[in-house]
Amino acid sequence: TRLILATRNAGKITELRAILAGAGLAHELVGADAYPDVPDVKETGVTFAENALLKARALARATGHPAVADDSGLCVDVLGGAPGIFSARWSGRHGDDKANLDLLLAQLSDIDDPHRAAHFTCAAALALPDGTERVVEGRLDGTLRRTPAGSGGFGYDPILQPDGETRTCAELSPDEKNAISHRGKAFRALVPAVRELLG
Ligand code: ITT
Repeated sequence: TRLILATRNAGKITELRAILAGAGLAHELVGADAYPDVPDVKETGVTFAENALLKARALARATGHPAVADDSGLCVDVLGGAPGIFSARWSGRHGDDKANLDLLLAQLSDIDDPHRAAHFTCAAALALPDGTERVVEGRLDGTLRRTPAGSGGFGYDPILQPDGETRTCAELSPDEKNAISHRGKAFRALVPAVRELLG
């Protein structure tokens, strides 16, 4: 069966292919870029789960194939959970990882916060053309570095050091990151539903 990956974020697609293959899924995985005529859905939800469902539902309806979507972000304790669902456009430039990361570091440099605690959250949603839906979440707790380190991954990976690690997410190998990440946890938790509903 074809399974649509309802995202245009290249970093997510790379990780999702590895995570889902590692979980033994043998479906044909096709990114949203294969459907250029399907417009991007407006992410009007107020939670990661709502936005993940909006994205999965839109692609499943438009393509007639089951779709999974990822809505994710970095939640900083001292900022009350921001950037959160606005992580991809924190600087005002959607998908500009460097601008988003630089702005966040500048904001944090003005705040006295010895803990610098933060976590990544990922909501993984599955939607079928018949309206059946599932959504699960995963998170990765850590602390924020003052200076970025590493060149792997994407987004805020160079500043998030997972608890129990001495390296940032961007210094982990792809397999190491996927084993502990919010995305790895959420999508591995979604796989039983994919199997149950798609076979
Ligand atoms: P799609 O909606 O097409 O999936 P997007 O990038 O707009 O792509 P989101 O709204 O879910 O997706 O935003 C996710 C942002 O959160 C992403 O751009 C990063 O800035 C951040 N993020 C999520 N997961 C991350 C990870 O594993 N490592 C670093 N940053 C991450």
